[in-house]
Amino acid sequence: QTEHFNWDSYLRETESLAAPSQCFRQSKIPPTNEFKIGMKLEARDPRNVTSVCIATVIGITGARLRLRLDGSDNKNDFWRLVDSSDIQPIGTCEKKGGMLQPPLGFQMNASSWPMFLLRTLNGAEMAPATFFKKEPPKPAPNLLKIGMKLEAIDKKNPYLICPATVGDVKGDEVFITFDGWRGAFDYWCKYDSRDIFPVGWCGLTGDALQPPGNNVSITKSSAKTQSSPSKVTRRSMQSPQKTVPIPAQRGKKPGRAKPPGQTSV
Ligand code: MLZ
Repeated sequence: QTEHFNWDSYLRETESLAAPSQCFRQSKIPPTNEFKIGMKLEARDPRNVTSVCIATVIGITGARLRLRLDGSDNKNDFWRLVDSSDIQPIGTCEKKGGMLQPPLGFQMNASSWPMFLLRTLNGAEMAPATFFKKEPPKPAPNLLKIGMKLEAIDKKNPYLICPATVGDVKGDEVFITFDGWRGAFDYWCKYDSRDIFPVGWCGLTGDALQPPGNNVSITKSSAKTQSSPSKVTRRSMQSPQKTVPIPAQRGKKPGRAKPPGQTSV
């Protein structure tokens, strides 16, 4: 369980190193999240990135916002950091000479968009400009190396941030492997992706870091009594692709267990 996952012990037991924070396009001190549920803002439509739409904050998690595009359904929520360049205060689009667009899958007739927009913004609580933080610069060059540990967003379940390992590096691309999940959630991304974080990020933001898939729970005390994990254990922790996840509390089939109350994407 989340509270029992301890990076220090885990790094020791897996004899691995955390990727240094300079590797990431994240601020050293996570930005403060001042947003409140219900506030509206402008956001790039993740499914149609040329469109800027109206979004409502429907959840707050660490330095991220759970967003839903106004006029869209509740099946396409997405998460953005408060210092993401994908979000901006209401009015920004117009100031730049742009037009707010209906989201992909706008639930009403397209002709009703102008009126819908007017009604949506009328009396809405708009997130103040000071809540939006400046996106950190790209670190150059790619300093991530195979084997380094990090925290990464599970793109199939983007509300989750999980312990991960750099599985491969090819130029600016890094292969993110999720510890204990046999490759099902792994992905390639740019080293400057906003979806990857240094070890300790969740601890700083108050986000719940998911435990590794096989639920190896190594607490300080067990680390003391057991100076070195068995070959098998260590191997399983180092090679997530080879492990059989035992998501005990999450039940059901290995690798497909659903946390209660959440749907997998
Ligand atoms: N609902 C998902 C959660 C798995 C999360 C894995 N993260 C790397 C499942 O059990 O399939």
